[in-house]
Parts: sequence; structure tokens; C-alpha cells
Amino acid sequence: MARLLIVPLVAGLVVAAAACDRAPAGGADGRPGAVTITEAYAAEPVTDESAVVYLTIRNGTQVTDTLVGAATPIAAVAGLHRQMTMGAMTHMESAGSVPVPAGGDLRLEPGGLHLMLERLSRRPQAGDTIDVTLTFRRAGPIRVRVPVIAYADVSDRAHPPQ
Ligand SMILES: [Cu+2]
Repeated sequence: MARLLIVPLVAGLVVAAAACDRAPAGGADGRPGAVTITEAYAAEPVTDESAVVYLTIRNGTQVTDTLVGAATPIAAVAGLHRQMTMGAMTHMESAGSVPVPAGGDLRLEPGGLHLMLERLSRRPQAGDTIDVTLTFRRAGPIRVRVPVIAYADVSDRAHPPQ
């Protein structure tokens, strides 16, 4: 009898996993055969020091590409960071260059990789758009217009409704 009870539970898990796999593709407009950027946003910074940009990079090509750099007119320094959590301690460090797998995604999202804009020339406000250029080893520079959203809305963006 126990074995029979397991079956619907496992089937339910499989359906849930499939729904998760589909969710990112549904929200993206990546063209096949190109590197495209989707789901870009920045949280309105609370100081003039720095701002954080999240986005998804889709590599629609047959070869791995590498994100090698970033720039924006509003910050003296722009680079890829990785947030690390060890116990109660959270810190971040430069992530350098990061590969984007062929046919796959690289996600910059809260708690992991992010684009750090430092030494801002002006503080972006919710409703603004930040011009960011991402440079890839193969695809070259790709310009992204990043909407700035209120800090309180970030958690909603991190977990978009299904
Ligand atoms: Cu950072």
C-alpha cells in the first residue's frame, strides 16, 4: 500500500519541476543565434556609493561566450560581483569574467551574481533608466537599458508570479 501512495506525490513533483523550467523561457524574448539580455532591473540605491543591476543573459549561439566587462555613464566603476553567504555573514567579491554556456542562461539575481556600479555620478531614482554596456568576448558590446525600481519591489522581481 505504501508504494501506491508514493506515486501521486512523485508525479506532483515532476509537474512542479517542469513548470519551473518553463518559467524563465516564457518571460524572455531571446532571439536564437544571438546573445540577448532580458529581465534587467536595478534597485533604487540608498546611497550615492553604488547601485546593483540584475539581469539574465541568454546565449542562443552554439558556442560558450564570456562576459568580460561592463560600463555605464553613471558610474566610474562597473563590474561583476558574486555574493557569498557563510553562516550569518554575507560578503561579495569581484567575479571577474564569467562564462555563458552555449544555448544556456547566466542569471544575475539577488543572492548570487550581480553587476555592481560604484562611485556613481548621480543617484538613479525609481522610474529612471540606466544605460549599461555589457562586453562579451565573442558577441562584443551589448547595450542594455536597465529600469530602476523601488527597493521594496525587488523581492517581487526576484520571484515573478508564475
Ligand atoms: Cu557587489
